[in-house]
Amino acid sequence: MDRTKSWKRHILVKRKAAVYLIKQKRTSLRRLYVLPVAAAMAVLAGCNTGPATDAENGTLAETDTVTAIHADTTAAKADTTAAGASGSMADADSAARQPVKELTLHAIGNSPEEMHFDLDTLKAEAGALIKLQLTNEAQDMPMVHNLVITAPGKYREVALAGEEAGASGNYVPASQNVIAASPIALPGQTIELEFTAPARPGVYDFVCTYPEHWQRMHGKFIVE
Ligand SMILES: [Cu+2]
Repeated sequence: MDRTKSWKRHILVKRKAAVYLIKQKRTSLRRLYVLPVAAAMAVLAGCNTGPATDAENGTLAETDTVTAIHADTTAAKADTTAAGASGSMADADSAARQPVKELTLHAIGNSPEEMHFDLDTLKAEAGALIKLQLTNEAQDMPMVHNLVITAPGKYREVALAGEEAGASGNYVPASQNVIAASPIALPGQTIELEFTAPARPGVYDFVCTYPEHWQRMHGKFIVE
């Protein structure tokens, strides 16, 4: 019986021991798993924070740079704006001083034989802001006109070069002799042309550069 008892006790002890061992194993498993997992997580978290920080640093650095560039650009813009502002102020000043001259011109006639400008002379002060309205009084489609201001005595030359420029070029050549040029006015249309009169007084020309119109459609633009 003693043997049995001792055996039972032995079993019990063994069991306890086993349970203890299992518990310990669990604990050690916990230690094995939980701790390393925690550690791993910590590492991962560290990794996450690591690269994130790096990334953040990078981003921050980039952001800094970008911000800096932006700041620079903004500064540059601010400068430009400041310059622009002072420029506009200068413009505003000169605009305040710049005389404005409103001119109107009519293209008359409904055939090549009749067509002409109603005025053969336009006058303006040197450096004035010219606001010119050209009304095409014609009714029929072939009668389209424009108005080009040219250097003194250059209306024919400009008109002939305008023919070369063609419809795509609005019959206006790329020439130093062109001071200002309006778009085409279709029959019944009024177009506006704004430009600054030459600073140098003189007798300039104006002309319609639509092909074969220059002979009948030109005049003097007198700058005083
Ligand atoms: Cu014309």
